[in-house]
Amino acid sequence: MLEKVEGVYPPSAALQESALVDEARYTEMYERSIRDPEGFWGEEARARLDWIKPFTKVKDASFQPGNVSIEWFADGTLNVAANCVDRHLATRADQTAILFEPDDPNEPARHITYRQLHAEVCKFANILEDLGVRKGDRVVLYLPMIPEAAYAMLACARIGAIHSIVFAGFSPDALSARINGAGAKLLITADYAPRGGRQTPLKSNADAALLHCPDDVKMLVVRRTGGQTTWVADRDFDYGELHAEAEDRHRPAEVNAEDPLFILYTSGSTGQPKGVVHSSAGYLLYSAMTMQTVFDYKDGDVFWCTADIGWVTGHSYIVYGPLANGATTVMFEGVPTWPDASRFWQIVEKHRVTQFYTAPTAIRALMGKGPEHVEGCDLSSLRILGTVGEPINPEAWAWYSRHVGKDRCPIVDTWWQTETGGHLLTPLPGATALKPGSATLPFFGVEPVVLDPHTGKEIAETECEGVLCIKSSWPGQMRTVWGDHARFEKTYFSDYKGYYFSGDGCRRDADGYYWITGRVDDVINVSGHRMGTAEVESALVAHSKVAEAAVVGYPHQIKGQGIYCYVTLMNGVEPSEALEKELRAWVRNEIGPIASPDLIQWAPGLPKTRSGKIMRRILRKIAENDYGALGDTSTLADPGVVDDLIENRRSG
Ligand code: 6R9
Repeated sequence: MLEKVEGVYPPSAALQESALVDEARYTEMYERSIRDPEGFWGEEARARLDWIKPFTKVKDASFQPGNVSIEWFADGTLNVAANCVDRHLATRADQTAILFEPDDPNEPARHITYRQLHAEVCKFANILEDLGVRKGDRVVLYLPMIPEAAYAMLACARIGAIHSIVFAGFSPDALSARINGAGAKLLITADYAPRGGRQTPLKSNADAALLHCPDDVKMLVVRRTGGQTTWVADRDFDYGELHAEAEDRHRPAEVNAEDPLFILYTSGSTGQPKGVVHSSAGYLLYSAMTMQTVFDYKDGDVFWCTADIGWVTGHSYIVYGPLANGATTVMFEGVPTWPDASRFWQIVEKHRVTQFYTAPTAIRALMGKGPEHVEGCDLSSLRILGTVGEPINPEAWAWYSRHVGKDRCPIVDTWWQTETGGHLLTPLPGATALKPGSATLPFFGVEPVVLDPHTGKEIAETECEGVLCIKSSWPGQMRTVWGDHARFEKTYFSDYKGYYFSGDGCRRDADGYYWITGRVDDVINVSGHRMGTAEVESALVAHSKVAEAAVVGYPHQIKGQGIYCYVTLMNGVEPSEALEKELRAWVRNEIGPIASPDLIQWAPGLPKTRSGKIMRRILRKIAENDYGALGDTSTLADPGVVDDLIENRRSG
């Protein structure tokens, strides 16, 4: 049982006893990892990964602006797919590697063993090579949550190609921008993506995207539903046909530790999403080690991370982390609320899931549907619960702990980012006393610091608040922004020199626990998805009736943050409900449904400084309904604008 002692939940005696890492071991290992990172990570990398050529150098990293360079195990070589698949064949060929649960609960689940996974990945690798994909080439994946997505990722890794996954909810425009950004040769998609009983026409979206890409980009199509599609001869290839002919053996390529494993586009505070580049060895080591220790994963467990592979959480904790550990990982195609709000719990019961990892937004949504959906299911298999994506509010924590964990399972609140590859701040279930809402303490090798946002200096006091930075490199850290190293340096290493800047604010309490307070830049967190307000703004101003737009986040019951848009229309255009609908549809179409505006306010003018800069701080306060705290408005060019905005504020 979880017991509350002086406001915290210490690990139960049973867990301290049985867990891979207890408190004494955490302290000892953490200290060693900071004192002797070379020794610590060198040992972990030898123990956890199979190398083709062993490394002799462990760490070579500089955070100095103008010279930012991050390398781990740089002279070693390995193959990531061989580490995730081949090496398990000797001991666990018949164990389930991927447990696929389809969208439709009446369609049977599929258990893919490591032996089958090996054959599938080899076939896929041969197909890729036949289509002309070579080491270092980029391949974009735009796929449903189906096993073929994992095969495709691992097949790329097997031949040393770099994958870039685009979330299947993104629009054709977002897709083409990412294909072109990465200079991809091949797009892998499916006919349709079934989700929540509906079907997204991926192939036709992909067709639309390729209109804006170079002619030589090919398309490989997995038939998920068998639904109708149009076909372009010599450009489109049918996966099923090629699969029938493909050899199920393939020799994995020898890949350098620092060769990129994947690119993943993510939102930043300005303009276009950036292509986060992850390495092969450092990333794999870090995702594998965090997966095992943070979730206390043991042989025989069934691990389920509910993320989509289109996000980093799916990369690290559905595919790479679990498979590197020889785990059984659940892959769920559907949504938590279809056919009804008990779907997650039905799946936990059906597959005897032992670790369950989801986002606070999903918990809040299910909480709203009432506990009866949970109560009917047998959740006794669960041992560890986890959350990721945003801070968890106390009500959601209490509900999750009581109704899902039956006050038996620790909840690991894991703070990390696309850029970090794996968890940076997180409890370890057998070692860390929990405080609801806190991501607690650093993982091994991670040196968090809190900086004063004004002076940029480290705050020495334990209890403090400021911006969260990391002082030294860890193996899972991103290496660069694809094609734009200068942007990498500027975004993460220039505001606070010598540190990695996370973009998050945080508080540190008297026990040294970290509490994330949210982004300090123009990134908002909508249902656990990162969204640059600048992206939504540029979509809005691309509409012919919009003169200007400013977008901010505001507190939203279920989504955490909602998207609040201030829109100034072109001269002579009248605001209307119809236009509001049109703009909403427009943004969905430009970016995808996740970027759909929640509230649109017609703004005759926006608050600006005399030099013409939009004062977002004020817009944020208005959207948050917090006028008392508007702060200094003396630099406004036209203070009257603010009164009008306050008067006509929208709420939802
Ligand atoms: C893994 C992932 C990263 C941003 C991050 C922060 C927020 C993530 C959190 C959390 C509080 C947690 N975030 N986990 N905030 N507590 N446990 O979500 O990556 O999509 O790149 O988002 O999400 O603001 O900076 P990504």
